[in-house]
Order: sequence, then C-alpha cells, then structure tokens
Amino acid sequence: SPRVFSGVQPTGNLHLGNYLGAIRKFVALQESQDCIYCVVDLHAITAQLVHDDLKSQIRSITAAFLAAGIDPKRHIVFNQSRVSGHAELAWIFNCVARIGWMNRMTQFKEKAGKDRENASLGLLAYPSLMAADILLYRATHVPVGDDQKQHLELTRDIAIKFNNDFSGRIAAAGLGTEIAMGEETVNGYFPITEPLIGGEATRVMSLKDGSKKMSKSDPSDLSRINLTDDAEQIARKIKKAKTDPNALPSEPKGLEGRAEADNLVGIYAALADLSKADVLKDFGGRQFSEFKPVLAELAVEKLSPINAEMRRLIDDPAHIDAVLKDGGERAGAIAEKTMADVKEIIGFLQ
Ligand code: AQP
Repeated sequence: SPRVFSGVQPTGNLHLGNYLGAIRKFVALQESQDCIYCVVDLHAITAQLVHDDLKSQIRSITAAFLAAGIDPKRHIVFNQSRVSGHAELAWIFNCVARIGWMNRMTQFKEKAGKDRENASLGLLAYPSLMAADILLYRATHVPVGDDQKQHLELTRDIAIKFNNDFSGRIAAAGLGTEIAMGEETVNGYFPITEPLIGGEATRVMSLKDGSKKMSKSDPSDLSRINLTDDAEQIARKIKKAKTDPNALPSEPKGLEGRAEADNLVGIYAALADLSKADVLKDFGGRQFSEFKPVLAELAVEKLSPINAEMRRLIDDPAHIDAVLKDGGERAGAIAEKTMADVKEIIGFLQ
C-alpha cells in the first residue's frame, strides 16, 4: 500500500527552499497518505563530523515540521539515529550498490570538492543510507526538491538490483509482492519508489545568484530566507535580492535567460498557490521595485505563523523529545519487521 517517506538534515537553518521544495509538500500529503517524516541526523555527520549542538538542530527541524502543520499523532515524526535499522540496511545496500554508481552522484562531487580522497566514506555512501531510510519502511513515494532526483534514481536502482539478485529467495520465503514499475508490475520485496517533485518551486535559487540553489551552507545569509527570519529580515533580503533591470514579462516564456526574475516569480507563485503564468498575468510589465514589496508581504504572511510556532515549540524541548521518542518507537516497529525479512532473504541466521 502507498506510504510516503522523506527526511531533512539537521545541518543548519531551514530556508524557503526546504520549505517550498519539501516541508510544505509533507504537510499536503498527510491529508491522504500514510507518512513518515524523519530528521536524518546520521546524514548530518557525513560532510561534517563534529557539530556544536546537534541536539538543538534536531529539535529545531522537528519544531519546523510541527510548526508547518505535520501531525505527529496521525503520522510518524522521529530522528533517524534512534532506529538502528537505517544503519543496518545501509550496510546491506553498500554491498548491493556499486562504487561506480556512487562516484557519479553530482552532490558527492560538489560536496567533496577537489580533495575527493579526503572526503568521508560516509559522504560517498550517503545515497545508500538514503535508500535505506526510504526502503526500511518500503515507502512508495518520496516528496523532495529537484536536487534529490539523482539520489532517488539510485534508490530505485538499489531496489531493482536487490529484487533481481534475490528474486528466488524472495519467492521461496513467500515475501514477494506485486511491485509497480512504471506501467508494469513485477514481483519483488522492495517497492520502486516514485519521487514527488512538482509545483513551481522544486528548485528555489539563491537570492544573490540565480544559478546556485538556495542552500543552508551558503556563507551569505542574504542568499536565503530562513524559516526563523522575522518580517524585517525577510523584507530586507527580498529588497536586496539580485534582479535584472527589466520589467517583468507578461508570460513565463519571457523569463527564459532571466534566472533571478524566474526565481522570484516562482517563489511568489508557490507561496500564493498560483502558476507562474497567473502571477505574470497580474505583474507583467511591472518593475521589480513594485513586485518586491508585494512578494515580501506575501512571504511574511505565509512564513510568520510558522516562525512564531517554531519559536514556541523550541521553548518546550521536552515536548519535542517526547514526539521524537514516540515516533521512533512506531518507526522502529516497522523497521524491525523489514530487517527480519531482509535477513531471511539474504540468509542470515536469526
Ligand atoms: N533550494 C531548494 N529548493 C527546493 N528544495 C530544496 N531542498 C533543499 N534545497 C532546496 C529540499 O529540502 C529537503 C531537505 O534538504 P536537506 O536538508 O536534507 O538537504 P540539502 O538538499 O543538502 O539542503 P541544503 O539546504 O542545500 O543544505 P546544504 O547547504 O547542506 O547542501 C530535500 O527534499 C531537498 O531536496
């Protein structure tokens, strides 16, 4: 049956890209789907091992989930390191995936930089852990931003190879199910996960450079709108956002080759739940000096309730810890069953 899984790393301030590309979709999906949302703390140590205050970071992401409207009673919210199955299944997937697959990942190349020999082995194996996160719950759908597309393809490749390599044993153990693979169905153990990447803001770009994605690790705070920014900071950042000198076009075609303009119109569209075409019907021909204050007002209107609720929740760490503990127990029960099946399929004695 369908199940949604997604995760966010506790590696810094959440920004508008994380919100529009991921968290807002998490909230929408919980109305119709069974969802598991995870603070992926094991991923947080791949690029940087020592963190000043990982515990607060984990609580802060959890607070953002709850403040955005995720219901931890109807769904599962927890932090990854609580459920040992993630690391266990990742090890097995390290033996399923090929080194060549990992070497092709653009995120690894970007994050490892020039000194690849000195990147952690965990950074290289990151997509294998991500596949484990998803497949531990046999999740069928994963809402993410566009930057995670390649990792999700790798998750599908791992599931396909596992299902193929163990097809006889899966059948012998009676653990096979009908798995949808595009138009066809095949017999296997792990589902072939579908990414959910849609809408007008699947890749929110930096406010300072339309060719770079908005990112937590950008050294310039002016490049992003943080979920913790107040109204004044949001307005200031939008005012200072890079643009070109031309007026807004009246159709999306006119945004081609204008990355910064495209980004701001996309942000407006996503926040207002409109298409870019609709936004341009209203704002075509207007200057950025007119558009930016309206965009700032909209951003403040949509983000300030989340901001206020996040602050309130962060002041009550005991509540957040209780949510994560409860979520971890429920996630753990599902994970245990998967790990028992996987061990049976591989042939470990248990
Ligand atoms: N700019 C973005 N636009 C749309 N979606 C985005 N996401 C991230 N940046 C954008 C989506 O947010 C979810 C959580 O991301 P993450 O924290 O797990 O990892 P990340 O992609 O590494 O986030 P950052 O902000 O870019 O961090 P750094 O700077 O550390 O690399 C994911 O669904 C992601 O697609």
